[in-house]
Amino acid sequence: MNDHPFPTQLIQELRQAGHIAILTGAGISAESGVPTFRDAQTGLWARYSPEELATPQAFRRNPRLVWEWYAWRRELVAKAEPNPGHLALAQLEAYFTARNGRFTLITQNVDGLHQRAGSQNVIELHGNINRTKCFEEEVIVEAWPPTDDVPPACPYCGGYLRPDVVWFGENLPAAALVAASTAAQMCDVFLSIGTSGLVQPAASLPYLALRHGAVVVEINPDETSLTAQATYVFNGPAGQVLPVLWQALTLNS
Ligand code: BV8
Repeated sequence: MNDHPFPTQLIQELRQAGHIAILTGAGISAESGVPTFRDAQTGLWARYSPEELATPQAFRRNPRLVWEWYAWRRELVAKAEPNPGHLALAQLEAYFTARNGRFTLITQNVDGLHQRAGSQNVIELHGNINRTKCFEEEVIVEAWPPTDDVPPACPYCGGYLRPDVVWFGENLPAAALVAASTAAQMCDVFLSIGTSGLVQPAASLPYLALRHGAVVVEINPDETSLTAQATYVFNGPAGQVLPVLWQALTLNS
């Protein structure tokens, strides 16, 4: 009798996998206190939806509002800590790479918590809120003179600075999308964790994995459009399910 909830077959498939791919969404950071996109916006931001603020049009219309929204989120993320779900994924990466397996972590999140948890090979499909770039030239800007201007000006061209994240209507970084799509096609097991699967093209990755014969595992307290097609579904919070999966995988191995 297993003292964990995972089917023996899944544990075997994970142990025998040559390539594991993982897609995470905002749900894996929920237990770190970072609100998901489905959560209602709080306080000052309650009257806006992320889709309204996370666009180039919103920035052109009101650069101060959008910059301040990201400044508020940056502060919130800086105070957040990686949770046991993030830490378990970093342990899983070390476990598989130590056995010469391939482990690809693809995230839709922009909070950088996977890296802070120790994950080494992270594909950021939607950028990173802690990086800043020039709105005009798209170059990353690491420092700029102190200023009261909001948003601050690019020290090179004088245009506005903006967060280095992918807004709705903007293309994803080509290299990241190619790497993520390749991993989805090549992997033996694909885990979709903490994502509602509503935002494209990220949401297509689990189906790409299914079409290429991968075992697909969904970890989410709620049902999503993937649930009916996933090979295994675990309806629970990532911060609880992943540490138990890690223990089950490494038990007697
Ligand atoms: C693109 C960065 C080509 C910014 C994000 C019209 C015009 C233009 C484009 C479109 C259009 N119509 C559709 C599109 C495509 C559009 C899109 O998909 N729109 C949706 C709304 C329909 N996509 C794009 O625009 C993409 N680019 O297509 O380029 C193009 C170019 C021009 C014109 C056409 C096409 C760019 C998309 C990237 C947007 N940027 N983030 C920022 O963060 O501010 S997306 C952002 O939202 C996140 O990064 C994330 O990807 C997404 C939220 O999704 P989730 O991560 O899944 O989070 P969510 O809150 O939804 O769900 C959380 C889940 O966790 C829930 O299921 C919950 O149950 C679960 N959960 C909760 N607690 C836990 C948990 N799970 C586990 N454990 C827990 N404890």
